[in-house]
Amino acid sequence: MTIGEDLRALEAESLTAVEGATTLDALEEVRIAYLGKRGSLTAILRGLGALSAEERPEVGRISNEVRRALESALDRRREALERTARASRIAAEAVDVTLPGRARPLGHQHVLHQVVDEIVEVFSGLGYRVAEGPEVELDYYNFTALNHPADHPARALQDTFYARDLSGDTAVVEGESDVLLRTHTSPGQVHVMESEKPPIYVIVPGKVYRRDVADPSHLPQFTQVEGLVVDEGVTFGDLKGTLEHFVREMFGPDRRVRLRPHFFPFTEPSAEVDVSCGICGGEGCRSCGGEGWLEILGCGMVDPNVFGYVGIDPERYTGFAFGIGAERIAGLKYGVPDLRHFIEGDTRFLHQF
Ligand code: 2NM
Repeated sequence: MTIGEDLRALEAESLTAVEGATTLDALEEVRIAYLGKRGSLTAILRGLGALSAEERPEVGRISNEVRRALESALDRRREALERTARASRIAAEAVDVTLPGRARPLGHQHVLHQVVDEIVEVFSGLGYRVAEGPEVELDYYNFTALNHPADHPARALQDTFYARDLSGDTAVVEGESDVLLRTHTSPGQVHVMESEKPPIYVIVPGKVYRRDVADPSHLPQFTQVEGLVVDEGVTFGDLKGTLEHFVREMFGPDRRVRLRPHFFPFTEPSAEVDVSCGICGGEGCRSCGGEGWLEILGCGMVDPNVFGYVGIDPERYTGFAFGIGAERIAGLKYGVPDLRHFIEGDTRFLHQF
């Protein structure tokens, strides 16, 4: 074989190798094998000097052609491989902006909170201000200042959660702990009366605690919304009118209101308030236990003794107060027969509201 034939054979072989390279690294190896310092084409080119003067131009021309052919084949192949690599990188990084987003479940306000807000809204419309007090209270604010005598049954260990000494293992002895979980939001109203002068128009919503076993109509923790008015010339008639307005706003204009005499330590006189049954309209049915009426709140005229504790002059001012159980109102409004549903957190129940 002549050198020219050798060169053509090498050209064919190297072009095949270029086409066979499937990665940029493999292609670089091909380049080094032919055009590198120790490459086979380089070796032939280096040997040109040994040729005769007649052979040299022809072989020089062929070897230049082969080198250029190989170099341009390498360039083309490199570009093609780079294009493929770029295309697959872009494909891997691609984001389909037309895909629908992942829907996150949207939370909503708890039904009890909705009802508390509705109650608060009615009294805000009458000019009442919202006040809140601590859930951990002193015996003085929860009972004493609210005219509960020292031996009042509500103070008993079995009715009230008292704080116990966490350092010891001795249980609280009755009358020894003066720190407790409030059993109503009334202590919040005592704080308001201590720190503000009449006229007072406040509504106090919040959680309260009683040592009851949960059953369909009792919860050990429930939600109260209490109201308090202290002003000159406030009468029982004002209380009645206020509560009638509340009931109609809350349950609709057709409902009737009834007051029954009752006893509370902090009010005198006191009453329990019933609303006519929304199912039978007062005739008596299964839903109201045949009574025609449903109890919804307690109320009364603030006892002058309470004013004495907080330093309000009972000769100048009178006041009324009322306490509403939010769970009870929510149960009546939505026909929920078991108040435990409101605190269990079962989303199948809660999503209905
Ligand atoms: C009720 C019923 C009757 C009441 C009384 C007071 C205060 F602080 F003025 F003495 N606050 N709330 C009250 C009165 C609460 O709940 C059934």
